[in-house]
Amino acid sequence: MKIEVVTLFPEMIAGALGFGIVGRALDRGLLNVGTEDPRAHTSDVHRTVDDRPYGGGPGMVLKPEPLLAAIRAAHARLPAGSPRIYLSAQGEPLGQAQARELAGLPGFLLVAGRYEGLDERVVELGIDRELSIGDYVLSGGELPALVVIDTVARLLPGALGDERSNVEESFVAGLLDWPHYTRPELFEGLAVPPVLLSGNHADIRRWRLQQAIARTWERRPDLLPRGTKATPFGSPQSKAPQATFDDRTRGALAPEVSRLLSEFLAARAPGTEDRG
Ligand code: 4FV
Repeated sequence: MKIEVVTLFPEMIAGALGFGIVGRALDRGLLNVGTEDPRAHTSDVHRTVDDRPYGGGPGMVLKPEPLLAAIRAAHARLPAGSPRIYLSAQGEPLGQAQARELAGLPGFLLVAGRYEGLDERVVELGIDRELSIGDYVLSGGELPALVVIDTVARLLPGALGDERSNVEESFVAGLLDWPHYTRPELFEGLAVPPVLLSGNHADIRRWRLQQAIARTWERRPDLLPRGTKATPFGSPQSKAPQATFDDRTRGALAPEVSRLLSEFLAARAPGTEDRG
């Protein structure tokens, strides 16, 4: 996998990559990350990359000439067909599905903005897709670019110590993660749930999925498939609602998750006072 990042702060990207799973993926040659600085595509003595916005208003805008030249220079170093992605708050939300999609590519280009962002004509001429890491405004696109590199790197075959981590990971099934415990068994008076000490892998798996389902229900019902969150607490049409799943969750876990989710919902259907 080859990634190029267009950024005014190449050292910010290089400096953050050499650690943990991403660092190991780089060392193992699973991933190669290059950078391109738009300042290298300026011709004036001040190496100017920004200018005042047409129409007035606060802040500065990145000049189109050095940005588009940098995008073209970096894109030329990538495998044919590599998408050019601009990190911006106006982009499509980055999720595990997008991360999986990018991890399946031979390469891609990330454009990190600064100031108020790119001249829109650079987006028209040099960008294929916009991605956002969240609904908040950052001072630059470098941290979002590093987020994309991190979430993609760990999906590359051979990047994780144990590939199961990727398969078993709850987000793969569209749920939040289950709680994790390690030694000691008793910590400041708090014990590890006995099922995790039982050695009964079927029970452990069931408990973990039940925990993931309950947490998702309580904290992120928006992640649950349509139709399952409509009747949490006894609205008229809620006979023990059947969970429906979109394709993504029809992975290895889906049958088990759908059965446990239906059990979870049935236990909350009207008349079952245990709102636990
Ligand atoms: C952002 C986000 C983001 C906007 C102006 C960079 C900043 C500055 N990128 N997800 N949220 N970008 O806030 O991706 O140029």
